[in-house]
Amino acid sequence: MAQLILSTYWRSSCSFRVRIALGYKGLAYEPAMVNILEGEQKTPEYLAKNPIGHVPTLCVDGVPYVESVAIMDGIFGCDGQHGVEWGVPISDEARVASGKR
Ligand SMILES: N[C@@H](CCC(=O)N[C@@H](CS)C(=O)NCC(=O)O)C(=O)O
Repeated sequence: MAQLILSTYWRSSCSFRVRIALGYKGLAYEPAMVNILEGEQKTPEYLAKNPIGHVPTLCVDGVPYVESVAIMDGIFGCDGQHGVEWGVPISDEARVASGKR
């Protein structure tokens, strides 16, 4: 099973929809709280994961994915019963939307 770490903030609607999608698919994840009111989304450490400086970011086995809609595309494209095989099912459209090649 892939390790999923979601950089999130409780008042972020973009993060919330990704949390809903993860819950819908029954995927366990570790939340990594980013306090956007304190500017934690603009630290060099966070910008290395998400150069836009926004939440959410979903790291799948250490690989960061950004943009909530693209992340949800990846979540709904994966097999929730047998674990995330993220690299395979993520669609070309999601890769483009999230800046992945
Ligand atoms: N298009 C992005 C928008 C992300 C976004 O705007 N996130 C907000 C919270 S909902 C944020 O991180 N704001 C912090 C900032 O603007 O510095 C997505 O859907 O993921």
